[in-house]
Amino acid sequence: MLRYFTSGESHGEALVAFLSGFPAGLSIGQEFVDRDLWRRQQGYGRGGRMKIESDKAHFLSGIRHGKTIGSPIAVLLENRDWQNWKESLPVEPGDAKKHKRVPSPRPGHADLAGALKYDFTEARYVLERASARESAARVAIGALAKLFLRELGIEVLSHVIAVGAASIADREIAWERIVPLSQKNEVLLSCADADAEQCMKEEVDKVLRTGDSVGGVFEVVAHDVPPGLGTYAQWDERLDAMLASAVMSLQAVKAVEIGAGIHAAYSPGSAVHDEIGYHRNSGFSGFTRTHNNAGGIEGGVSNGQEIRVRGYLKPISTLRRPLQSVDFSTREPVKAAYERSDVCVVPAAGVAAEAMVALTLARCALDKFGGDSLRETKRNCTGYLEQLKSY
Ligand code: EPS
Repeated sequence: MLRYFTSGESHGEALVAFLSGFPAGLSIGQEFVDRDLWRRQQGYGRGGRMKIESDKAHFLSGIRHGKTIGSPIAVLLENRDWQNWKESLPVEPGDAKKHKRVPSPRPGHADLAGALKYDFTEARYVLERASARESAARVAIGALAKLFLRELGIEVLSHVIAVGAASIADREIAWERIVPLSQKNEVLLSCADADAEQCMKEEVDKVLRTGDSVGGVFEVVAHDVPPGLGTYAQWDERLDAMLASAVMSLQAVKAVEIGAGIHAAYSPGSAVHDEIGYHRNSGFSGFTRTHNNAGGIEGGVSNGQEIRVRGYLKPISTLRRPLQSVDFSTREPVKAAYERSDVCVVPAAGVAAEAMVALTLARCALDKFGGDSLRETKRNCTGYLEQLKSY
């Protein structure tokens, strides 16, 4: 079984991610992994931290001579900002006077719930782990999952469909328009529609002026996913449930939608369900669809259409013009603490969500096709694709 988890504090020495159950024999391109890490750092509305960090994957184990060897993979990402935090956030007891307290919890952040849960007198340790910095570690192993999926013919990318009130969420953007976004060397807001992207920039400019923050919606698209990943047989093996959980687990995501799920709830069945046709040489099995409102999943199983998952991001909870809060020590009303922060992270969250979708699909593909080596997995996958062709 493919398993993964991460470790690390936002201003600690490093982030670490672990990936276990990955087949042997997959070539790992360092450049590909680092490019995804770079993509996650981009976007208009990022804060000062991204000028400090330049994320690079340092593989510690599980890869030898450029290929996976079936052993657990550990990857380390250095936090360059650690140089500025060594004294205030040391591993050893250190000097209490240098400790940077977070004296009042920020509404919307994990600060208050975390401090209550772990019995901390303030929120420093909470935000250190709750921070979206952690998503960089997921992107590193997500890139490995993408390389694996590529071998099976599957690609995963994202684009932004809304920032604040600027939205193209009512339109389906074709895969061919999403691919070039990932190849850009200057990222604004990762929207395929240039005019809409300018409106999105204006939404960010507005909150930059007012000391506020802004959220939005990204969409992850998994292209050329064969029918048959996930199953309706058991509740926790449904692909839509797994994807929803994976994307919801990202910092600041408050809702997840598969296909046109939200609009569908307000529409009659005749306007929602994707009618079925047949064209001998089309797709994986010859069956065709008039549209893809299902987002590529029916009954918890991939149906051969593109998988489309949307993540709805609340606005960043650190505000330059802070909301009302309470001092942890005195319990007196005060403004919430402010620390350097981003004001918009929708494109970055999209890249992190690509990683989560890729890891989820890789897990499902390995469940379906098995294999300890890439050769074995690919052979099993090819056999299944032939079976679909002759269905
Ligand atoms: C974050 C606060 C900011 C963000 C950070 C998430 O960091 P800092 O407090 O160091 O300025 O930049 O995101 C990242 C570091 C990252 O790599 O995405 C928070 O409080 O969640």
